[in-house]
Amino acid sequence: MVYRPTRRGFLTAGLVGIAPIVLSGCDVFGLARSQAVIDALGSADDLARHLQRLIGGDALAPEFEEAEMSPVFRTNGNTMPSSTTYQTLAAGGFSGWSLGLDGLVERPVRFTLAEIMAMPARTQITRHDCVEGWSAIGKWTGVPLGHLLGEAGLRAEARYVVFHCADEFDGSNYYESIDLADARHPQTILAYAMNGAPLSIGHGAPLRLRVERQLGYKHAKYVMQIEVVASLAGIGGGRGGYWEDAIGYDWYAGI
Ligand SMILES: Nc1nc2c(c(=O)[nH]1)N[C@H]1C(S)=C(S)[C@@H](COP(=O)(O)O)O[C@H]1N2
Ligand SMILES: [Mo]
Repeated sequence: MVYRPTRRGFLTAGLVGIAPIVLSGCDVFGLARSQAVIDALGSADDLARHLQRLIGGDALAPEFEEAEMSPVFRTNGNTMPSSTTYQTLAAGGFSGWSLGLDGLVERPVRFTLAEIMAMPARTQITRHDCVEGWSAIGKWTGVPLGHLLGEAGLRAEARYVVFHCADEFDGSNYYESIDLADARHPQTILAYAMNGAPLSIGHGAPLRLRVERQLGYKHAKYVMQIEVVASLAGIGGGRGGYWEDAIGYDWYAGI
C-alpha cells in the first residue's frame, strides 16, 4: 500500500474550521482565517499556497502502483502545436530541439533532448487532476527541474520559474509558472516519457512539466524555454499562466 495523504481534504477541513486532530491546539488555521492575515497575504489564492507550505512545504503528492495506472489517459487542451517551427522539429524526431534556461540565472544554459535524457531521472506514478473534472493515473519519467536549475545557478533575486510553450490559443502562447518551492520539489520534473514510452505529441512532446501537487493546467506541455524571474508582472497578461490570464484560474492550483 502506498502512502496517500489527502491534502485537499485536509486543507478544506482546515479552511472551513474543522480543526484537524493533528493540529488541535495549534492556531495556524484560526490565524489564517482572520481577515487581517488574508489582507496581508494579498488573496485567498496566496493563502492556500502559504497554508500548504505551513503544513508541509516539501510533502510528496501520492504515488501509485503500476497496477493502478489508468488504461486510458486522455489528452486535453492543445494536442498539436500549429507553429511551423514546432512541426519541423517534430518531423525531425525533435533531434533539432533544445531547451533554453535563462533569466535570473548565473549561467544561461541550453540542452538537447539527448542531453536531458542523460541527466539524473525520476519516475513517478501519479494522479493527474484536471480542473474540468477528470483524473487519470500515469507514469512519468524525466529530469528533476531542481537539477536543471542547479546547472544554471539561481541568482539571489530569483522567485518564479516560467515555462514558455510552443502552442497557442487565439494567438497567445501557452505558458505557466511556479514558485521556487515547487520548482525544487523532488516530484517536479520535466518529463520526456509517459507510461514507459517516449512522450507523445498529444501529451506534450518532447518535454512537459509535471508539478504533482497542482491541477492539470499547471503541467505545461511543449516546453520550449524556461525563464527565471523575480516577478510575474511582465509575463503574458501578468497572472502567471495562460488560463490565469484568460479566465482567471488560480495561479496556485493546489490539490
Ligand atoms: N502547452 C500546453 N500545456 C498544457 C495544456 C495546453 O493546452 N497547452 N493544457 C493543460 C491542461 S488543462 C491539462 S488537463 C493538461 C493535459 O495534459 P494531457 O494532454 O497530457 O492529458 O495539460 C495542461 N498543459
Ligand atoms: Mo486541465
